[in-house]
Amino acid sequence: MLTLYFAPGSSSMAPHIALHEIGAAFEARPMSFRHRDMQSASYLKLNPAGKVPTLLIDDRPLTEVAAILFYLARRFPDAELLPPQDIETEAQALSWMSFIAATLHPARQKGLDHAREVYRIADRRLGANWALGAHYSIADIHLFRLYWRLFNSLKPVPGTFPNLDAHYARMMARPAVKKTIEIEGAIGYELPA
Ligand SMILES: N[C@@H](CCC(=O)N[C@@H](CS)C(=O)NCC(=O)O)C(=O)O
Repeated sequence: MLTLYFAPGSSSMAPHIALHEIGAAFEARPMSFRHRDMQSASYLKLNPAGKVPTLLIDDRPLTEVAAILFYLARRFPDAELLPPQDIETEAQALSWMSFIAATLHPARQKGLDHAREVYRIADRRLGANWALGAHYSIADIHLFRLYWRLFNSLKPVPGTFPNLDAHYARMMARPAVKKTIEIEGAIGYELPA
């Protein structure tokens, strides 16, 4: 049994999309920033960092977006969210997800100039294709959630990040992304400013 603890629009959007891509059965547990749900004693036992997402695998918590995406991709190989048994491409996915978690995610806290600089790096690295080239993967899902947030909050001038804009448009056309946004939007966004 899988249970996803998520807060609409936050980092947890990435595993939420992946679960819809896979079509796996899971229980969805919405969490509220406003009600400080992530600070409750019961949740801190699952995720001592007090952050979403957490994926419960039966009763075992798995935290961190990159780890959850990797687990889902490998547990449900038919969804092909990672190329099968290709160590180098798998390492490239980890490279992207490390960059996304360590560099893109905290970028806005370091100021707008810094955010622009690191998103320019992501734009150049991405190029015109998916993150791993021809193969759509968990790295695209992770990247999309970060750019979705920037796109809808800072609203960069069109053309500033042409490859990320094109990637965003391709992602927004995917049924799993539409479904996730529909569900999360209906619950309501409480993202910190
Ligand atoms: N490194 C973590 C970051 C998760 C994270 O920062 N989550 C934020 C939402 S985007 C959160 O839950 N914050 C809790 C709070 O602000 O109370 C991951 O990749 O899963």
